[in-house]
Amino acid sequence: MEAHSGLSAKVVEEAGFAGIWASGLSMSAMLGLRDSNEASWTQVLDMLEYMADATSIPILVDGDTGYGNFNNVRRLVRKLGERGIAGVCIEDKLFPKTNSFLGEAQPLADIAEFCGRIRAGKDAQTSDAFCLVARIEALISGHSMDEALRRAEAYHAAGADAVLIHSKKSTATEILEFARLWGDRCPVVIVPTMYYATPTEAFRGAGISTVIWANHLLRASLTAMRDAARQIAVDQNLHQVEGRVASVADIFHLTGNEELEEANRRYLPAVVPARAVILAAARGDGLDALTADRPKCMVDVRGRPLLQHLVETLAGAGVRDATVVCGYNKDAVRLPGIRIVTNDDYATTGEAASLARAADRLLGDSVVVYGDVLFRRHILDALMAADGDIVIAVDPRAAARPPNPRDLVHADRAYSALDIDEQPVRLLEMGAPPGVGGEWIGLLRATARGSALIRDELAAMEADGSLRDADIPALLNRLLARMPVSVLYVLGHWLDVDTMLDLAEARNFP
Ligand code: SPV
Ligand code: MG
Repeated sequence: MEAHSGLSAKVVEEAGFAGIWASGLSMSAMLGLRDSNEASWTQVLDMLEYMADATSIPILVDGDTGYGNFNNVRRLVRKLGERGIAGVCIEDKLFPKTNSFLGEAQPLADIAEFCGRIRAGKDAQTSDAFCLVARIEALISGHSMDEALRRAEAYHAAGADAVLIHSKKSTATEILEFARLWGDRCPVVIVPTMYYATPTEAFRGAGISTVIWANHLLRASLTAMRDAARQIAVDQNLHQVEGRVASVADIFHLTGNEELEEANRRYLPAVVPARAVILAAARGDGLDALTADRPKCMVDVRGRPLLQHLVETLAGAGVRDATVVCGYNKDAVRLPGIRIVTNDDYATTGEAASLARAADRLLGDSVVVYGDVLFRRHILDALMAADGDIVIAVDPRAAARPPNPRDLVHADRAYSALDIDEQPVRLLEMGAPPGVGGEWIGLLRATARGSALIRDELAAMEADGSLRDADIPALLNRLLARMPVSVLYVLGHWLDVDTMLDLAEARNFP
């Protein structure tokens, strides 16, 4: 069956044919060219390479007249061999060729000269399995059956593996006659484009080796393309056409996208999307009236729970996998798209114990955040981009209300608006008296390595009994002994909802 591109070659294989005819007419037409050697032979070679790469069945190439004399044929055959092409058919006419169905009495090649092309082609083949088919144009050019047989005999003797006897008659009479007279001296190939009405059984009965359906995928696609183009041009929309054309999914499948997905998994480094752990187990003091039936993270802020604002900010920065550690009134924590783990000992344990409940979520890039913090997305964007295996967001300004002492940060460098130093600011100690540094806003980010160290440290704290009472600043102080922790200074645009006053501010938070 004819093919003229990688895609059409796939269609031929998919339909179950044993081989592909790389038609000169179709490949030329595919390029918008005439079947008159207007495409160079290397341009044809490029098309063949796509077809061979796309399929696993043998391809017999229409080599026209061989693109010149014996020298061109042997170079062609070598190059076809390099591309895994199974065989070539050359016809006994002159370069540049003309399609057999155009005009009458096209001149034929000299028999001896054409035999030289055949011998050179066979001598140049790089695989024993390569087939050279000699195409006899005698009948089409108005010569006798005797001339056709004389040529077949000479081409066979020159080493052709098969002969293609071509005819443009509307019946198969002369083809069947040739097959009868030729017998089984070598395989006979035919192209019943003009005598299409003859049943294939007649060819089988005559011992024909191979039938080439020479141009029918090109013609089928031309009809289908015209149909779709005209319909869309008239309708100015796709309603009629959609459903009548192959789906995009079909193209993805035919071009092997599943294999690429599989290869991506095999060869690309596994990227674990950043995950967040939100610590929201404690009731917290200061908002008693609002937290009788729900934890602080579910208190309403402008029509939505505080937690929802937080989850949406995380998602906006690409952190879509959020795990919330709940404890107090855990059943009140309902939000689509979040994962919930519980710390049922929330009343007698601290934040580190809550974080430990979600330790298995600390893989790849992680964000750890208190469930009562609101911040603008740019803070998280900057935190995600900052250098360091663990980075904490710190506000250097004096807060309007006294900060919780445990959140005070002592850093190795003060915030400076003029700081263009590439060196990250380092955390020296959490909970230290005010000095150089600021207030931790309750948000940190860890890389895969940082996450692994946090998991290790939580396990060590569990083992030595310190996990139960520890808060996150205490965990950070322990981590400092093993690795540097970086500080990212942020100026405002965050809020920690501890009191009714904070809540009022949160309701005004942009
Ligand atoms: C082709 O398909 O290009 C052929 C067959 O050579 S035919 O067009 O019948 O000559
Ligand atoms: Mg051709």
